[in-house]
Amino acid sequence: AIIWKKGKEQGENSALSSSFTLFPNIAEKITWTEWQRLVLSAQLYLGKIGVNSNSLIAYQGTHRLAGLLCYCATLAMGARLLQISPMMPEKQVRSCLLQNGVKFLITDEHFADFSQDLTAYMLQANCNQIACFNLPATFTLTSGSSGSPKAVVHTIQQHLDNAKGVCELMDFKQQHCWLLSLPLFHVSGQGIVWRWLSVGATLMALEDRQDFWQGLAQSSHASLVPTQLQRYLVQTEKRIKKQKILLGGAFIPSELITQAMAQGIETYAGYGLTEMASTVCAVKMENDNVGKPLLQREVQIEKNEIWVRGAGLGLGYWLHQQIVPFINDQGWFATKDKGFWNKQNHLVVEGRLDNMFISGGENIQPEQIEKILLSSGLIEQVMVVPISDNEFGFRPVAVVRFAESFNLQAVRLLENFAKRHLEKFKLPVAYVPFPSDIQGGIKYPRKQLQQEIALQF
Ligand code: 4YB
Repeated sequence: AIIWKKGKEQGENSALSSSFTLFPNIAEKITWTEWQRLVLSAQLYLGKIGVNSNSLIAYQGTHRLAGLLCYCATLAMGARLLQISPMMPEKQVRSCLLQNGVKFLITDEHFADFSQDLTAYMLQANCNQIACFNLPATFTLTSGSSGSPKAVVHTIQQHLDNAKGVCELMDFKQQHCWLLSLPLFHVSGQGIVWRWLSVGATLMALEDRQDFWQGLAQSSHASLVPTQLQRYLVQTEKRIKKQKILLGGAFIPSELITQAMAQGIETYAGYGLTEMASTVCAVKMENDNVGKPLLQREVQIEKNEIWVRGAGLGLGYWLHQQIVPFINDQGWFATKDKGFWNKQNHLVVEGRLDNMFISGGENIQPEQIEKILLSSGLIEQVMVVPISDNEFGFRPVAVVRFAESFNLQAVRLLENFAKRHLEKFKLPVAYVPFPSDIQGGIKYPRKQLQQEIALQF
């Protein structure tokens, strides 16, 4: 059921501080029986510390197995779980807990305690599985474009509905193995869990981040954001044949898909969002679109905006401790993403409508400039942000990461490329490196970057 790759030196290389070791006696291959025993034990443990089926609890940690166990146990109890990024600062965590009415914060340390005496819990392991598939179960924070993160509420059934279409498209079956390559506090990580559970396949979980590329090389399936795939392609690990990689979360450079294809990797370009419990559309080996809606999802374009509904659509946002539906009067979730259907009737995502800005009367969609700059092959990452300008209102600045170092010569090359491929009003007025103090994570925080860059001008 699970391949659990322990860190090499327990405690030393692990993502955790070395003051405690979690699950010291757990084998590398965790069978379903063993997993069930662990989930039951965790349920009992949570019960003992006061969690019940009415509880909304939070988990913040870095340990993949503890996180997964907490996820499965909470849901099996019929309780509800909100997961918090380990990078969220303490002060923000406190306000997030307060805002969402969360009483318990579970951390990895709880599992250090728990793992000391599994058998004691096992002896009482007769607690009933009361999870109902149609009750609020997961609370997934989504940052949206502005303000504090909102939690999106999903039932187990909605996650399972979403999983079905992806398993079908990527032929994910019991004999396959999906790497838990993205964190569970993000919907993309949860998507992996529901595909694993719904077909009874193998999940590969790694304790040590340093084993990532090796773990990936041994998995038949994985979900990656484009920058991860970019890094994977230069690794020298021996890979298993016919790997299938689901990409998403951001614009997928077409060169990346071509390069992966050349190395025998099957890519699936996906488009998904938290509100839909991950993937909505995906397509195999195409590099300029994200295909058609998967099983039981629907997509509609309304005045250039992508609207979605169907399998995976959540119950609503958790606001003031109530579920507030996010569908519009017509029953769709309006994504604020700009898109269109291409000639093959496949969806093309052009960027977020709320990222658009006006420069000298012309509309600028920063993602469109980013796409062109990326196609130069000169850079690893780019984000175009507006800076205010007396004459033009706003003008574009490109924040770039070169494969090598950021220097004048590299900037000149990129600038020349831009001049040949972009209309004049879209040409960045400056090229600056990414600030070192902003944490990337899965989504690079565009608004925060914009504020920081504004200070430089
Ligand atoms: C895009 C985009 C695209 C999203 N082009 N903008 O299981 C998966 O589907 C998966 C696999 C690998 C990596 C990520 C995933 C996801 O789930 C991604 C889901 C996600 O990013 N959710 S989010 O709520 O954090 O952000 C959603 C937004 O991300 C969308 O509204 C788009 O703006 C953007 N996005 N896929 C361009 N292919």
